[in-house]
Amino acid sequence: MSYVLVIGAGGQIGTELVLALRKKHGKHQVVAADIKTECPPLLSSGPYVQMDVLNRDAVRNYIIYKEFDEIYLLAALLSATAEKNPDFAWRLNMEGLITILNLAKEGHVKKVFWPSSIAVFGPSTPLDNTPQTTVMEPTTVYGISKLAGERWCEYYHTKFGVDVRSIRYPGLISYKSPPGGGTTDYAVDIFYKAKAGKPFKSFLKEDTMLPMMFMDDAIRATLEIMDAPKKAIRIRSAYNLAGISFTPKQLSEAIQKIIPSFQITYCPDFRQQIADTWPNSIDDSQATHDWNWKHQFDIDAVARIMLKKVNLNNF
Ligand code: AKB
Repeated sequence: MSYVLVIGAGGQIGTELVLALRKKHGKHQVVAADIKTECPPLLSSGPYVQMDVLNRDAVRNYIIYKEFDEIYLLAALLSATAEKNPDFAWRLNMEGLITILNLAKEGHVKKVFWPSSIAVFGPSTPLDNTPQTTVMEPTTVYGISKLAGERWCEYYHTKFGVDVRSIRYPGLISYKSPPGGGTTDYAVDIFYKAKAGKPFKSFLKEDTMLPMMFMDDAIRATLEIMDAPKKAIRIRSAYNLAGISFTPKQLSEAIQKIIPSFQITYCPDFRQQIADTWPNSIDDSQATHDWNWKHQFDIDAVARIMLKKVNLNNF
């Protein structure tokens, strides 16, 4: 049983990760931390602490005092929001990581998880079945920060033996907690409109294919990579991770199998330029080889579950 801290616990991944970790380790073993002063209702089952990851001294004092076994650092600005506030995005996405890696180097935490993203790839990357190791020239602030973060993770592992593990998440589809500020958010928003019986205006073109994943798969991947034996983790930057790939049109067709009257229109905005630089699909054979990764949910299962579970009061 581990003592665990999740920073950025109020976000899309954090909320579900805290719930899964509390199920695994016990609710008092998993501390949720977020910038929000009030504990988000879904996290009220266990300990909560208000934390600004940019307040380095406060973060250091708290972690040194508590001596966690595992820290999951999820606080970040996503791709679309980061483009609007590049300086802050760079600071938030980088400084917190360095603070936590230094604490791990000093022996105050045993294992660190930090999320990377498909945003590390860019227009010069092969778009189909993107390999684990390939050209990476991201054009967004978010992508640049994720690529730099991957290099820092590998550096701290190689130089100081820090046990840090990471995944390049694709776009994540979830119903418990909404995404905020990403380019792949349309694939969640669409379900709220469909369930409300309203048409959906997609901010991406109908044929923009992106790698996506149902949140249950993403949480399982996170738990599995953290549970894998140290020597099995041969990549200390971040692992490619694949689920499903689809376009807005294909997702609307999956919804129409359940709600035949559902309508979609396309009105691309600045997020189209971001999406155009990201892969269509991902080769995750290295994750399969090293820690037995395999996704479970296909597009029809995702559509079925999302239409059943999204709560229109959250929109
Ligand atoms: C985003 O769209 O910014 C994120 C991501 C792919 O990392 N969902």
